[in-house]
Amino acid sequence: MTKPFICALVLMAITAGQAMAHAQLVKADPKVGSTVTTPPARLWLRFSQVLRLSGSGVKLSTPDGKSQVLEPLTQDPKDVRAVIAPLPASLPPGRYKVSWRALSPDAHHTQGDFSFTVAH
Ligand SMILES: [Cu+2]
Repeated sequence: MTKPFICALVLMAITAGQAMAHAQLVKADPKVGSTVTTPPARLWLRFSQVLRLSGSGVKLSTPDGKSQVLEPLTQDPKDVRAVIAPLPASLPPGRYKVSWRALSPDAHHTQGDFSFTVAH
C-alpha cells in the first residue's frame, strides 16, 4: 500500500473510533461521585490507555471556590495506565471537583471532570 493510502485508513479509523482511541477515565480513587470520611492524601486516576504525562494535568476545585493544579502528576508504578496526583494535606469537609486533561499517545487531548465529597 502507498503511504497516503495508509494514512487515510488511519485517519478513518481514528474518526470512527474517536472515543476508543483516546484516553478516557475508567476508574478513580476517591471514586467518582463518592463521599469519603477520611481526607485522601492523593488522587488515583486510571485511564483507558497510557497517558503522555507531559501533556496531561489534573486540577482540583475546592469548596471555597478556588482551584489549584495538582503536581507532580506521576505514573502509578504498578499500573501503566494509572496516574497519581498529590492532594493538599487534610482536605476540609466539602465537595471537591477534579478536572483532568489527558494527552493520548496519538497526541489528542481528552478532558473531563468529576466530584467527590469529604465528610466528617
Ligand atoms: Cu486521537
